[in-house]
Amino acid sequence: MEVGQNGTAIKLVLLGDDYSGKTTLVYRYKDGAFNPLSDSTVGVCFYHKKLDEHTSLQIWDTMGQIGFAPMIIPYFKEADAVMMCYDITNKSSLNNLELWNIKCEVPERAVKVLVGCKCDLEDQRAVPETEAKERVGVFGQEVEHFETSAKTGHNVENVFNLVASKVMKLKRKSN
Ligand SMILES: Nc1nc2c(ncn2[C@@H]2O[C@H](COP(=O)(O)OP(=O)(O)O)[C@@H](O)[C@H]2O)c(=O)[nH]1
Ligand SMILES: [Mg+2]
Repeated sequence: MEVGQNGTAIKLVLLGDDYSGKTTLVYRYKDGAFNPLSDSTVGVCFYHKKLDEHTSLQIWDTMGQIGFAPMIIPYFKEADAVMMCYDITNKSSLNNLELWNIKCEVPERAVKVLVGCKCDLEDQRAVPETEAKERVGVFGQEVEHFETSAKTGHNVENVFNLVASKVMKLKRKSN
């Protein structure tokens, strides 16, 4: 978190398997629309959204190949918050998140949220919501779980707002 002349910047990093829905989730949040043409992310993409006059959200959307995890470790060192994303139609994308956390050296102090993407694809669901909620504890005590849809917009604002408000709360505590 940086507090400068221009206010506070909250640094958020998204992680998870390729195709889990990270880039499309960010597009929905920043543009308010579903962009089905999202290409596989190469490297790390940066987005910025002003939350209010004093606060902005800096979003780093990472590539999803676990072999490249060492290249993105620096982004996690700086992160105030991490969105761990999986695809509700693909169980291995949830299973892989534990490995992602280790490989990317996600810091304990970061605010974390577990995000099940593509919840509009109910007919293809492979991960019951209850199962993800039961497993959320392996990532830390205060981690919350949301299911989102970039297609319908379900929970998209909510999950970004929750992350921002948790980070701001921590910041106020530490001042
Ligand atoms: N139906 C549906 N498809 C989605 C959703 N989010 C992403 N997708 C599709 O899933 C694929 C992978 O999404 P992408 O955002 O590129 O995943 P990433 O590799 O994690 O960044 C794309 O074809 C998206 O159009 C969603 O909420 N609902
Ligand atoms: Mg992507």
